[in-house]
Amino acid sequence: MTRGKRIEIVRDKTNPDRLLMMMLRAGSSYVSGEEISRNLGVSRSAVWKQINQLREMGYEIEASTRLGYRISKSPDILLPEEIWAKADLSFLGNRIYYFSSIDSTNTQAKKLAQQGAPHGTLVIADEQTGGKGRMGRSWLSPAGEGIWVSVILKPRFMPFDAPKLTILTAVAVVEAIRRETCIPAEIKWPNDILVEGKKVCGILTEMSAELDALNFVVIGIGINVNSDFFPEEIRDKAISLKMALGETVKRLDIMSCFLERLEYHYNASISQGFESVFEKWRKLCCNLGKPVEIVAGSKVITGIALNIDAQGALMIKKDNGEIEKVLSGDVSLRKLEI
Ligand code: BT5
Repeated sequence: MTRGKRIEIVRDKTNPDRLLMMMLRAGSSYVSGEEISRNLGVSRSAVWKQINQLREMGYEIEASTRLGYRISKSPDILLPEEIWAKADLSFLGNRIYYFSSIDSTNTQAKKLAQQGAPHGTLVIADEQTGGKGRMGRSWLSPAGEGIWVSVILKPRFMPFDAPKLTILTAVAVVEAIRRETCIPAEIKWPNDILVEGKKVCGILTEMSAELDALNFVVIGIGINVNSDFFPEEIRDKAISLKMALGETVKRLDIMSCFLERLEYHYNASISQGFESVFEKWRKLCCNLGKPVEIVAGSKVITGIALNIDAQGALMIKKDNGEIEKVLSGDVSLRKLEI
């Protein structure tokens, strides 16, 4: 992809970039200049200009005077049109904000949600300069190497139900990784996705709520896709899909499948309850039945992770035999013996 060109786009599915949409829908076939100019209602020279704008974004476009234009190579950038052309979605991503670079998609998504962005809005960045983890930690998000996305949801939930969405999201991420790459990714409660025991994805769920009503939830997902290495501080605990697979993975494939799985589980959970996604989670989780040590504020809980309850809280059988439940909010799992 062409680096350095700053892109900030907001687009609704009903009003896409029509040229890009036409070209993507045509796949490897040519679209004639005349057809484009007729569809867009612009002159042939205006079409040429727009084609060049796509080239500047990294698209390789073949031009033939007889046949027209076709995309010969896509830059694997997560533009709204790429997602709409590939993923089969009903409400998720009906509005998409795309940034080539931003501090944090979660921070931006919270601002947009406060300003009224609709349920299902996505905020996507190619690079985050201040990516956030939980409890003030940071999330490394270099340009072009991963999927850095936040989803705005406005369910009619009580605030204490919000952690269920982290669980649902973790299942969707693991399903997308497994389906698209066959890598046996696993979930580590509460918010990590592991490959070969190392973190390939983290989830940061934030919400705005009154005492008895949820205004919105922002779920931030960071997936390391094509990183070749990590800095010293996280080298022994971070991994990318490319490192695990030994080859480059198309971000768009992972993103599209993830969004489809997320929408599917969300719709199913809202209409039939969360039990079926929880059941999937239990099968994909690597903590259950294993010893854990959890730091929740000033408290340290040690024991065996038994299960998650109907709220999404982890049930731990402590060393003294008592069962303690911990919600995913401000906790960190200090030790995990697999
Ligand atoms: C998380 O926090 O795992 C949540 C990460 C959420 C990131 C997404 S990206 C899109 C959205 N916008 C944001 O600003 N954030 C979300 P936590 O469990 O606190 O883990 C953070 C810790 O993981 C750090 O302290 C590092 O040790 C490690 N880490 C940082 N960057 C990493 C990376 N790229 N891959 C693996 N580990 C990383």
